[in-house]
Amino acid sequence: MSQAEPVHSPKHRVGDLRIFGGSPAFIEKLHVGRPNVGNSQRFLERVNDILERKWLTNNGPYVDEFERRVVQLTGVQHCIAICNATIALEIAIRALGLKGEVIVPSFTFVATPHALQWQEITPVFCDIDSQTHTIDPNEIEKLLTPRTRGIIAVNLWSYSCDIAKLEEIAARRSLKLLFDSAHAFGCSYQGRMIGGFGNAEVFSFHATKFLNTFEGGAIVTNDDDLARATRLMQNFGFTSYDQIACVGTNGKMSEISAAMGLTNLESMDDFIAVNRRHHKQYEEELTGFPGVSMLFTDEKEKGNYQYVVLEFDASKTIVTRDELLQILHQENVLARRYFYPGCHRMEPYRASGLSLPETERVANRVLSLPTGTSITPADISTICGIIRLVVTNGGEISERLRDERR
Ligand code: T4K
Repeated sequence: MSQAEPVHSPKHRVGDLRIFGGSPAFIEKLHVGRPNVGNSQRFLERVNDILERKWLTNNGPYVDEFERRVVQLTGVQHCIAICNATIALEIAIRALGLKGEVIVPSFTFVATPHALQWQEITPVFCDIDSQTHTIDPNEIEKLLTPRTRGIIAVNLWSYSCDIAKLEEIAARRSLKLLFDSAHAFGCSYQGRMIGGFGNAEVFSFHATKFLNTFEGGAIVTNDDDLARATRLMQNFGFTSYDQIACVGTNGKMSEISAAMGLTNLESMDDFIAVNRRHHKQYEEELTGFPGVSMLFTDEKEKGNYQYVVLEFDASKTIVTRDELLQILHQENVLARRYFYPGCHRMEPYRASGLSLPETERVANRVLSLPTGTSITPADISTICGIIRLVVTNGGEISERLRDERR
């Protein structure tokens, strides 16, 4: 059931657009990132268990079970559940002994470089591959200095990096390799589940992610020593009641988060089915419109299809990505231009004046559209109808918008 029924039939004329005086296509706002929620009855039963047990946090039985389920699902040896992925990145970075400079893509959520900068490690921003929007391995070697200790690669939008090439560079140059796989839970690379690559990987289970635990994250690794170190660090460094082994923090996941995670894991296949159907519908409804392209999906791999990412080439659509964004917002379609303008052009990183051409090109072209279990096929048809109307009347719309700005 849609939370945002269209007010009226799809728009046919430019004058129907709200920006030119029409009524909005949706009464309520359609968001990118509405949470996927599994069986709420099952979740409430688990909440009752927690209340009866009076064990709310500190690695309780649901956290333990959640970690075991993630291990089974990913085929990785260790999972350490964490309160969110930002803290998980910080802990993994510290446990890996990273210092000095670490290479990261600029086209990512700002949490990736922040997790380094927070520990006074310099993020060295690398450009991306234009097809996958992930770090370009060919650019990495140009950025290596004697201070470089590692690479954090980001498996973005559920698409994986060129992992084989990254592992080869890391091994040859003796660098640590950490994957920020915040978006990639449930996805695979060359038939193996994301989670077991590099020294470690980090998942996010934030409310907006494919699988959510309200807030949450996890460090997954096949390295026994690293698993031990990260588990200590997420619990203040405690080895027993009054013994501390190392500096630590509070990175623990609560029982209620794990209860949500376990409940949502039971519906994971349904979430994928819905996302995949939506992805296909967007693809079908927008194929063949010059200047509009959708990021490829590799049918040979497992995906969670959590993000629908379009690229707009303004030389063909005439209307720019930002004009389209403005039009969609007026229609109550809250599309997002993730991760504009690129971390290297955001505070506190922009002082370097660095230029990364592919990152900047992609950041100026992408638009992420609503999908997930709160969206219906009818919603998608209406959204695609608006996009088609805009790009087929690009010249007229662009002129009218520019006239209005004068
Ligand atoms: N690495 C990468 C590559 C990441 O993308 C992220 C997070 C991280 C690391 C760090 O993970 P965490 O520390 O968060 O676990 C969102 C999320 O806050 C963030 O988790 C995510 N990436 C990023 C890509 O997107 P915003 O600014 O889009 O979130 P927000 O709060 O505006 O939510 C988007 C829309 O979702 C809202 O307009 C409404 C809807 N929404 C949101 C929440 C929280 C709901 O309907 N219900 C909700 O509970 O950042």
